[in-house]
Amino acid sequence: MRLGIIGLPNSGKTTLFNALTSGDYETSAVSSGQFHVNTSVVNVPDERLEVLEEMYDAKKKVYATITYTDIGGLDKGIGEGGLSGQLRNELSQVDGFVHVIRVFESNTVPHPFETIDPQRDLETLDSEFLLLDLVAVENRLEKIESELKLKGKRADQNLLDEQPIMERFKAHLDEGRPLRDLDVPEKERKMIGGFGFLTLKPVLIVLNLGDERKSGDDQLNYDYKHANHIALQASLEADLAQLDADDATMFMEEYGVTELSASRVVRLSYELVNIHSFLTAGEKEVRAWTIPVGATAYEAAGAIHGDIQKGFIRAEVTPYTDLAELGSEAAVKAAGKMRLESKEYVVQDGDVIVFRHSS
Ligand SMILES: Nc1nc2c(ncn2[C@@H]2O[C@H](COP(=O)(O)OP(=O)(O)O)[C@@H](O)[C@H]2O)c(=O)[nH]1
Ligand SMILES: [Mg+2]
Repeated sequence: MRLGIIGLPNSGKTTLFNALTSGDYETSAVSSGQFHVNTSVVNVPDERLEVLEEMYDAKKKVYATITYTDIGGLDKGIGEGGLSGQLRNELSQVDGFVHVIRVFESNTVPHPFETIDPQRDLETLDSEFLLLDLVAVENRLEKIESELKLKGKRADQNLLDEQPIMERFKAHLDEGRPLRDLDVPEKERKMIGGFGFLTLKPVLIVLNLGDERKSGDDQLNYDYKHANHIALQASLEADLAQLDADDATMFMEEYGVTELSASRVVRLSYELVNIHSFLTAGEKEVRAWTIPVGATAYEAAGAIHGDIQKGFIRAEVTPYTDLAELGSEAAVKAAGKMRLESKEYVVQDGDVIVFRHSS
């Protein structure tokens, strides 16, 4: 899963990217306006792995990961429908967005529209994306219609299936609403996946607060589905991300912080794109595996290895909470808390699974 960090120039995209990835990319008050991307893979914080590591005395701990891409060059033609094809292409390929909105005031960092106005900034980029989607939908509808005129009932079935979806999308976009607010069934999502509609992608809005937090700072009007928001101080978080683990713990204790905002962003991004983790545990390693919410045991087996899926016999499943409470696999078995599940079982977040398979 990959999320693209978007936002107006000087909103703090690269600063947030550094905070999330412990990166050290140059941030600058002067935007180059050049198209460029930085990409980095980040571990998804998961305390359960730490507990399991100790329980199994495991040699290795492997976290689920999520990838972030800092997408530079968004400033060109923003609000004028002027996004370059290359940029649009990059944007269409991510699974979701982290949209950075500037709240911080600064005399040294110019704002492209001069004043600080989070709601305006949010809507500027959002309507830009909306417009791009609308153009794509209208083009497609035109193509479908001309194909229908030409071939009538012999037209490609895919096009016939697509037509009502595109019409629904158009009506929705015409109302100025992002596609993410629609309920689009999985089957339809697959059919239109190739279009990479920008407003269909889930979004986590990050309000980049200034050095001090004022009440009302995190007030935004964006009441759509598949959207979430969080407020943080990106430059502070970026500084903290440069500390080694001991210093970071010390800082957090001193200030009574239980979780860094950057970690929360990573966790929220993970939830945002509708994925979750099942776990495997043994002496060799404890590990979190990423699967889509709703995936079956059979699909989960495939996430580990094709052979395990092919030879699937059954899954031995223990909810993490039971394992943590009872303290060991043996205790779980003795208490009858380990279940045998078949291929069709829908895996739950935190299931600790042993797959039995023929080889
Ligand atoms: N005062 C202040 N400056 C910030 C904050 N976040 C970012 N900046 C500065 O704003 C400028 C632009 O940040 P950058 O992350 O490069 O923005 P981008 O253009 O969205 O990638 C840099 O000079 C940052 O140091 C903040 O919370 N407070
Ligand atoms: Mg940048």
